[in-house]
Amino acid sequence: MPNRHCKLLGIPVQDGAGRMGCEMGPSALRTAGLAAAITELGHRVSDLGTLSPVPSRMLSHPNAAVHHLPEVAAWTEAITAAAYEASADGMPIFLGGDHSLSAGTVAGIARRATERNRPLFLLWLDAHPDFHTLETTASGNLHGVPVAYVTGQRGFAGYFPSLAATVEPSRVGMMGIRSVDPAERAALLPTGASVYDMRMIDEHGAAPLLSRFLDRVAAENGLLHLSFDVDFLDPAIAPAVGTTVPGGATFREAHLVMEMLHDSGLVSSLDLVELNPFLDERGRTATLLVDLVASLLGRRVMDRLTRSF
Ligand code: 6HN
Ligand code: MN
Ligand code: MN
Ligand code: MN
Repeated sequence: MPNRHCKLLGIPVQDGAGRMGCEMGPSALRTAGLAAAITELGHRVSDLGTLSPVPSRMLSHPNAAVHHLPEVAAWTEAITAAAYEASADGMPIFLGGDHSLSAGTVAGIARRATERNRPLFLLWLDAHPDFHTLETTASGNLHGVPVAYVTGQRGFAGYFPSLAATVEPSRVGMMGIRSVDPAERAALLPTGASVYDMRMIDEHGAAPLLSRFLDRVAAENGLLHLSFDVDFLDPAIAPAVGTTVPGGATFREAHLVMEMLHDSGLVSSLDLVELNPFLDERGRTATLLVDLVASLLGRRVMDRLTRSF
């Protein structure tokens, strides 16, 4: 992969999660040395700063569980514009913030991809498919809806901003999935999305599953947006997330995915989401995320050896 121009944008939204703390995510990622880890690999980094919350208008939904809808809708509109802007050149890296921010980042990137006549693929590394609609969410936590929104599922009109471009569900790949609500399962099954759940990773390993997906991205000359939810990882190595689910990706599985993505050269934009520094242990989750980004951008064990056999 040639040297990249990475553009960091902090998006401290936490209204989409069930508990507070994700607003500290961008600070924790910066504190853990994200910019230095990237420049050490020979890439260029620009820090675009951190988005501010935007005023919201009154908005309520018949599903009474839904909370913070005005705030998340306003964030989504602002994030969409910022992501579109940031994707004009270079590789945007969006520092969350809870996963509701991906409603905006993916919407903005999808608009950019459409203007370039490139199909946009979405790789969703997560314990959850985040495929609820405003009607089906039982928790009302809007970090559970972004994939349904960006793929153009019904029920968002009049609440979330209208989309300039949607992502084709068949161009969505999910890995690490191990917590799916019944309504999400029913909605997701007919879409043709590639769902590589933890059972499949157990049986086949991550590598062949990811290869298959990346082959399709390459065959269609696609752009690839990677959305990395901390809870993709096993809670034993990544405790700083509000929605831990046992049985997640191991340290090596996660690094292997990032290394393979690096080798493919296909990732054009990245979300790092759901980091809740309030739940971390001496910064270990933030540090792990920085190391995973380094793997995505070309760090290898071999490069650290002073000599080989
Ligand atoms: N995330 N499906 C659950 C819900 O509350 O709707 C969990 C959502 C988790 C969202 O991981 O970004
Ligand atoms: Mn998620
Ligand atoms: Mn999740
Ligand atoms: Mn976790």
